[in-house]
Amino acid sequence: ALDFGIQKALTQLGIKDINNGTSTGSNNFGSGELIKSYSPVDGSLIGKVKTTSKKDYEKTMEVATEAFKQWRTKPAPQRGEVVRQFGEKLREHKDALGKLVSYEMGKSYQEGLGEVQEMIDICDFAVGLSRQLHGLTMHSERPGHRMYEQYHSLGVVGIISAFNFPVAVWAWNTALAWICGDVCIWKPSEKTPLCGIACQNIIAEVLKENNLPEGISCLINGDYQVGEYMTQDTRIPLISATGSIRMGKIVAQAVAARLGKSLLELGGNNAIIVTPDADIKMTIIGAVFGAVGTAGQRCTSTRRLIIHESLYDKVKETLVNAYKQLSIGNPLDEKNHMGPLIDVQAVKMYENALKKLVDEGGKLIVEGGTLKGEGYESGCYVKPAIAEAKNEYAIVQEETFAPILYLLKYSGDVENAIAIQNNVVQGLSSAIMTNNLREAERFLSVSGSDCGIANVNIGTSGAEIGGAFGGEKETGGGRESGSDAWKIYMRRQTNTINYTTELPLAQGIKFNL
Ligand code: UN1
Repeated sequence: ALDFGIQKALTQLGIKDINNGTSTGSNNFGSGELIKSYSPVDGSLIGKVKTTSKKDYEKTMEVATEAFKQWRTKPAPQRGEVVRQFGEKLREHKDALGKLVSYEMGKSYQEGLGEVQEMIDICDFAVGLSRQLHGLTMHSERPGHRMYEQYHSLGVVGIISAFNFPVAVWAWNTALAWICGDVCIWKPSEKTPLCGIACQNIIAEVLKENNLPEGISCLINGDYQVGEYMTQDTRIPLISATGSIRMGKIVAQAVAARLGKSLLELGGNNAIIVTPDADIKMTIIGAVFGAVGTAGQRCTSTRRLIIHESLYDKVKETLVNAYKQLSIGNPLDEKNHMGPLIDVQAVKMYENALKKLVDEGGKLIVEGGTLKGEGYESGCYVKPAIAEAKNEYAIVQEETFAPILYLLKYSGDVENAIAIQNNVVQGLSSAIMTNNLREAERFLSVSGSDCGIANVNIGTSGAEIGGAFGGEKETGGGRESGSDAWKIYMRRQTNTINYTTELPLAQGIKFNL
């Protein structure tokens, strides 16, 4: 059996009772059925995790609500101190957690470590932010009056996250929510439940060391039904959900029906525009990492290359050659560039996408296919594919969570490339490769890219936590992580104070008694 230090990592992360159903901390009320977590790396059963029944959920909500009453009164910089300690613990456990991410989800160990690094980065960001939850002061139109706004803690925040970033997406939400004085209930993907347990164990330890209730961080497990407990629960003012557009529409409607707030991070259909002034070497690195990194399962993965006809053949040939160097296999082995897809259903979706593409007239120039034989026994390993296609193909319009890269040709002006890039329902990430200032600025202008992220001379994936992360159109419009994304985790209050002995009315209204 393959080890690569997995057993040691599980022990270090406090994952116990793996055969009978592991759970975590004092507030994991898991009496439901067990979920089995299989590794896509070698197909073996890593462990079983207890799921949350409706009754368990009610208990979770009780401890979360109780914890909120206490946590919201702690000064924000002191909440920041707790998040600082959480970041320290993550540094200690970076290798072990990165390894578990790699083994349970299938991304390369390097990318697993990168994901934990994003968690550490957002903790650092949140610590500084805990002293900067500023509101404005305004000038009142009435004499002897002061007007200002303040941000208060919101309450219990529900987090629903996907398998592809099984730990980082939780941290982007929770680190900010915590310094804002909120408590969180997290439902990780049922495909990566052990990553959830590991994270909860780490934060539970920090909370315990600080004599704080574990209800500040709660974990629930299960499928979409467990998610529904939260989306329909009026006691949860904000639901942050990451996943497919299909899922996002269901969540958004359920939350909107009770006039709650939702923060949605849904699908992307990200493109890189390659203009005649592009640096080819940089383009290839950006495109290959963007397309095959995380086996094409990032919401920021590069799915389309929109290449000017003048260098189309050159880019195509260089790409095909670059793909020949890629090695696919066990992601814990650092010599491999690409690991498996998450499960065999994902492999089926990948195969169907290739079939649809060919049916629509697309031409595969790097074949793809599912890998068999030694080292590929899990059935989850596929070869990355490149196809010449047209933007209007139905399959190109969709986000297939797999390493399939579509080459699209444009001619004439950069405006034509921008039109192709924008002509999809998703609006997450986009990039242009060019050394031409005019092209770059047009791409970034109001009539340029319509995405939440637009990059020049870097690829579509690998966003840093300092910027607000998210996208427009069917990507859902939410923003997480940096900039002022914290505001959604708080409620804003406008206050007007009269320090005179008169009561003048606004807008000059006279009301004589
Ligand atoms: C995701 O795929 O859900 O920009 C998030 C990136 C990462 C985050 C991706 N920082 O690729």
